[in-house]
Amino acid sequence: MKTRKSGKALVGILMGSDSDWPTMKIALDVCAQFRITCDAKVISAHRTPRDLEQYAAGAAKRGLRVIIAGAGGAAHLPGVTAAFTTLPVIGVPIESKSLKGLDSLLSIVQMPPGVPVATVGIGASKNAGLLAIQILAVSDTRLQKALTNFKLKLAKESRAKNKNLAK
Ligand code: RP5
Repeated sequence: MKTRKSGKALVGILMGSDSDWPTMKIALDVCAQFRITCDAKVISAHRTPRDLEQYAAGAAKRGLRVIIAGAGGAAHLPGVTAAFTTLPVIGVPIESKSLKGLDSLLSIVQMPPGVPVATVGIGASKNAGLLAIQILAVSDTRLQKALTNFKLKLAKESRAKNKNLAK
């Protein structure tokens, strides 16, 4: 699993299996775009639960500020991660083969009161990366400026779509 080594990791990216990596790499790429280092790991809530406890319980001490966790099917990884840390956890429902990710979405989003997970759309790890950056930007003026520029570019691209409409 690739991990960006430049600088201390502020964002932890967890996934239940290496089959989730093509989706989760998009979150890592978004963070890299904002020059934020991530630490990416495969840890499974079901296959390696003790590793998950160790990872999540020590995450804040290791310097992580946000955790993005993606899982598919009976997707308990984000929720169990949130149970072991006070860091904000963003859940990414991975698109599953049998139920197209609806199973993952419902598993992740229906957290009990007291243990929130900020759930993005099915496969929407780009938004997970952006939300992580927005959380970090609350106390980082460089990131606030970078996000403002990102939104200006987004608006420019959106307005430019008008020229694609048939007259
Ligand atoms: C989940 O089961 C993983 O997050 C993955 O989305 C799914 C399938 O895992 P593999 O069979 O590819 O290891 O735990």
